[in-house]
Amino acid sequence: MSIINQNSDTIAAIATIFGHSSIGIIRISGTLTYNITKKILGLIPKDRKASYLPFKYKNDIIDYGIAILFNRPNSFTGEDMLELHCHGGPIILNTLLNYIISMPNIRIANPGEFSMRAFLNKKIDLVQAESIVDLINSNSLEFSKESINSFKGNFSYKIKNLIKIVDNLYSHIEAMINFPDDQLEQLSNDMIVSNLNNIINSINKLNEQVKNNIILRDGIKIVIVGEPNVGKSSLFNALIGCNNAIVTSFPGTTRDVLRYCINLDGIIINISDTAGIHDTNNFIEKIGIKHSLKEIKTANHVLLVVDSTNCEIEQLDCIYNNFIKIVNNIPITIIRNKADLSNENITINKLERYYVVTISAKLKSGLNLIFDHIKDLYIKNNYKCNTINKHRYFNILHNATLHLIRGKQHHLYYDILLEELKHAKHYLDSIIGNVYDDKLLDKIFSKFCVGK
Ligand SMILES: Nc1nc2c(ncn2[C@@H]2O[C@H](COP(=O)(O)OP(=O)(O)OP(=O)(O)O)[C@@H](O)[C@H]2O)c(=O)[nH]1
Ligand SMILES: [Mg+2]
Repeated sequence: MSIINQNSDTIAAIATIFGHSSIGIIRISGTLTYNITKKILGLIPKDRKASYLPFKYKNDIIDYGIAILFNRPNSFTGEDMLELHCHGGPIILNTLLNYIISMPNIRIANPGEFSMRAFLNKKIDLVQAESIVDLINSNSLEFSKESINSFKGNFSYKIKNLIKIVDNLYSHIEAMINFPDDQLEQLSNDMIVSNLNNIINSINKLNEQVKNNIILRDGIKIVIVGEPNVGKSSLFNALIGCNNAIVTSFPGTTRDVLRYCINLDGIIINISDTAGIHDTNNFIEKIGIKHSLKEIKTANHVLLVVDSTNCEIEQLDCIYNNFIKIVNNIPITIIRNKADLSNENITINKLERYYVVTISAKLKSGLNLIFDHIKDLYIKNNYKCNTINKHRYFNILHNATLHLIRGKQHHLYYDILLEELKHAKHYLDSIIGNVYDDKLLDKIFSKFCVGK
């Protein structure tokens, strides 16, 4: 049964980690909170005041601790809530919890159920709820700061603003259709298109921020690809700073995907070395190439290595064109390796559609150019962006944009335009949870810990 259908129950859970510790907290939320409070404390403490009291288990005192009662609606969940701060022994906590749930119509909370009630009671929106999980799971101070910003509502504010703008445009066009004779300001076709463009640009900017924050949380995945023997594994070893990959002069040395993680100015960079991609009848190499292609699919960036001793500059466009299809438009930087043999300068050049970095993996020359290039592309300026990182948001914002673009294409047909605006608004609404379905809530809140 969906957790949403059990909303009238009073719930209780241990909110602190299991084990022996100095303090352990039990949380209770729901209409029967007062009954539980009276049973455990023998009185109703003042609202939102910490009271040091004996905690009763049947007729015994099981502990002395701090109790805080939060009267609805001024609580995290919006319901009556009680927090019992006990000594952190599992026996004390479990005995009290079992005692509480032995009372009628009270049960153990599901994971995330307190937060879900906070959402359903409109204390927080969906973005804020999700930022709680991020905050708890954060592995870096930067990401914690982003999560707390989001919890404060920064990202939600931007979405709400966009919803308002889409809504206003919708109402205006609708009024123009329904009340053509009114004194209403008539939006020209150009004005409609310009409005739509502004909204699309704002969404694109927001999506850039979301993308950057995904990087802040998950890091950047860089996959090294190229033909056999061009020096992919040598580059991999040079970038990670140790000889993890086997390097030989035999083409087809690497078959498995090798992965290593480095830290570049606080951002995690996941680097993969792959088998050389070429036409081969060798059964094992073929499997390796299949793995290479699979690895590319999840990359943020591809380093396409070529051997500068046998690849003319004029050939690069053709090589790029072939590979960009294979990597499905993931950004490519071409690495011209073995500059020590071709006697080329260690440089980085920007061509029309891609960068070319000339290096020697063997001499470890030019590695700083690659690192700076990655930093320029993914880290600088974008590092702090006051939003939260969610693939969910990314996909929804993308879908909203598709509808707005379609609206723009059909802006002369108001009925189609209105329909597209309605879809776009629906997507934006679903980010903050103005619209939702049980499945989505189950999916989001089941990731929470019990007691949160
Ligand atoms: N002189 C010179 N030799 C290099 C350089 N980079 C790699 N090599 C040599 O080129 C050969 C192939 O290098 P690898 O790093 O194994 O090449 P790979 O692309 O991983 O090859 P496969 O795994 O077979 O696809 C080795 O003999 C390396 O020592 C370089 O910058 N300069
Ligand atoms: Mg190799």
